[in-house]
Amino acid sequence: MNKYFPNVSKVKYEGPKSTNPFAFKYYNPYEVIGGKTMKEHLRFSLSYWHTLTAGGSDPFGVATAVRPWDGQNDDMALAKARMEAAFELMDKLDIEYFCFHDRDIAPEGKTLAETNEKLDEIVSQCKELMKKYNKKLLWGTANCFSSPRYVHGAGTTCNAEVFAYAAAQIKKALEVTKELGGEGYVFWGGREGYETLLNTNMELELDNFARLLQMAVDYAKEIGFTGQFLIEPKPKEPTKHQYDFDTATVLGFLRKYNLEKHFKINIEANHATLAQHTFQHELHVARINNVLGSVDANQGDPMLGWDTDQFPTNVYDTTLAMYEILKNGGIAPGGLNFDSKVRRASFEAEDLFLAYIAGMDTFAKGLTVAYNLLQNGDLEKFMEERYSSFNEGIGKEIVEGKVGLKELEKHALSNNIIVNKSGRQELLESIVNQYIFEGK
Ligand code: XLS
Ligand code: CA
Ligand code: CA
Repeated sequence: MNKYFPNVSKVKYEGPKSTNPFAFKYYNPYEVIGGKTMKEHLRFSLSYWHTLTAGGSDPFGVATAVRPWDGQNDDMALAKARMEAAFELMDKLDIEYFCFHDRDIAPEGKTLAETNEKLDEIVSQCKELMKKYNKKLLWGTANCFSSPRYVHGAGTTCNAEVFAYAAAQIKKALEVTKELGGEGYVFWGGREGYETLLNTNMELELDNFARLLQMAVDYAKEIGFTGQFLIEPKPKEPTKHQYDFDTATVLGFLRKYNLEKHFKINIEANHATLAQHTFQHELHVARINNVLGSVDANQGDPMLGWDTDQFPTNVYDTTLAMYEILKNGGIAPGGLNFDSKVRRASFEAEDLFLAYIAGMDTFAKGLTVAYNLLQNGDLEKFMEERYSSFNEGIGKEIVEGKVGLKELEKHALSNNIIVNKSGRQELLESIVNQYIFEGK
């Protein structure tokens, strides 16, 4: 298809010396690294909302984006044009996956029944295009936050009618995700949080949210949806306090309600930093708890306190992210979904390509650096040595649970000389830099 972006042809890998803005410099999809192609490692995905529906409006101004699918006669014609454009983009960028909310791909009708019909119509168009272009759905989700009906939340609303509506919407979104062969289904707690405890029954809200998730688990089983369920943490925005604050909070919630075996975590870089964590921290916490499910690839702006959803261009961050992902044994059946949007001033359609190329190249470079770091084991060896006191003697006995406070007191009383070693943070940081700069 060459309908919406006639000036851009298929984006190819041309290597780091290329000056062609419409070429990959580091992302070489078929280059093999450690037995897998880059494409298999990275499992890139296009986010429908930021790429096809976002217009760049902000609290101070209207949309600025000029899109080749603008100017359709009605909302269904617009939805269909966007769907075609999405596949042209994925085809030209060689992106295998995409993600959407139900309301990104099809508009709401006057009733829920009408809305579902509209969704079905677009889903059948989507299914055909997926077959034609050999593209896959990474995950689907329901937008239970934009409509005014969700003013008090969806699963955590004070209004049971709204809870029921959200449940109906999620049921349909699950059916659609299954229909399209989705590999996952995400719950991001849109307005699941609170503004003030003066009017909030937090206990009931959390119990209800768990009830909704359990209903989704049960329904998935009933219809034979076997994709991975994911929860995406975020600490704030749109509500002051989001219940799914960060990975650790979500883990506590899942364990309290016996839901932990059904869910993994979808980590978004910008949500990590909003929670005052690094991207790597969130990936690490998820990995060591066996719940690293998928990634929303973007970056925030350290100067701003909100969710800027920028395309990732920071190689240091992508290196450490890929380090965690490689240590996790990969990200499949999840992927790297560019939950990223072009800046308001980057309003031309071609900016979409340039932004994806920047993000894909940055992750590809991060992958190669992280792979080399892991292969050579500089950080691993240092870590091994740093904790070696737990491999023998009293340390081994602590780890094996053979000693208690009394035995440790006896040991401490007989051992008056304690020797610590430097943590060598600056050395380790410069080693990482060396790998980034020189490839090592
Ligand atoms: C918003 C979230 C959202 C989820 C999907 O901040 O990132 O886009 O990824 O509902
Ligand atoms: Ca996200
Ligand atoms: Ca975000």
